[in-house]
Amino acid sequence: MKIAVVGATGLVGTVMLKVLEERNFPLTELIPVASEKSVGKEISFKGKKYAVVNMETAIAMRPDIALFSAGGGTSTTYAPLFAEAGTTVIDNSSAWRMDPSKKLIVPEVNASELSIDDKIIANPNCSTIQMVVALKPLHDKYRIKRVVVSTYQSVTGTGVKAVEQMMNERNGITDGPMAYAYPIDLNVIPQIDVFTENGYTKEEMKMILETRKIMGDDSIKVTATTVRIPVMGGHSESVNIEFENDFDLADVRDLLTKTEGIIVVDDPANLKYPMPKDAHEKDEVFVGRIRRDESLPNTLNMWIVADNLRKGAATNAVQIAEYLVKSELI
Ligand code: 2RA
Repeated sequence: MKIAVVGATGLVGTVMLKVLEERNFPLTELIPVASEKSVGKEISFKGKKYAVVNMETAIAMRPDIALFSAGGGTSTTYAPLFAEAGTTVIDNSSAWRMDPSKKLIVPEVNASELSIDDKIIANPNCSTIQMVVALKPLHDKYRIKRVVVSTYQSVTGTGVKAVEQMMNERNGITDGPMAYAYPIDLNVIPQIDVFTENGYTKEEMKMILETRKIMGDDSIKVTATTVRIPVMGGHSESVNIEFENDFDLADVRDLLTKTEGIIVVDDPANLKYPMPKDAHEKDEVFVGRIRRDESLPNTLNMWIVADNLRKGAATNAVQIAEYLVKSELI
């Protein structure tokens, strides 16, 4: 099994390599791919050195799967070229997510949609992934009418430059690179990505539109406010869910506890709840602060945390690849 990692020297690409290694993915050959300036750099993987190659070389090597995390423009140009060469592309950019001919996959939710004909598969936005993992079992049992989500997103979602800005500000360095229009340390910025005509940001519209596509139900109403906060480790989300049917809190906790990929941390009496510092470098989605919204019938509040570079990006992509191999769709 030949696996290409496109964007292998980037933040998510580096985590993809780490996850492939940790999960002992059954690959026989690794093809790290990056821009021309990185060609020739060496990547260590399972004790072996691999030289970074460019796109054209990687396509010619005809990998079975290509994990992409190289931006929407690169994916728009090169994913079809890999697919034409017979490679199955799993792309972490937003380029293909809302394309009606492409599947948008979170394995715990809708992997069964995948077929051998899917040659370009979209990996959802990190803040969407962690939310739908928790929504799916509840939707199946109680039918979701509406979701109101507010996010508290790590600077790692922006990239290396944002982490550098935060750490510089924390250390009193004021002339470093700026990833944001404003200081991020000791601050929060209620804007992730650009604003659209309806006053929402692209990040908020991703959560709204991607959730419905992954859940396969356009009747689900979603509204979102996405906020950048000066933390590492992962994204946090406050989620309010109105159901068609009533629920029993103990049943909700039991259902979430039994759901693959979820760890329930919900013991307020002992100050136990999910936090980014605990989710960091983990592959699960952590759910806590589970409680009834006493202002509305059939409505639940919960708090969802996950490592946005792992389950929110790299691990979800690798899990899609694992599903394709296990289901003989490759
Ligand atoms: C962010 N979800 O957190 C976006 C893209 N990674 O910035």
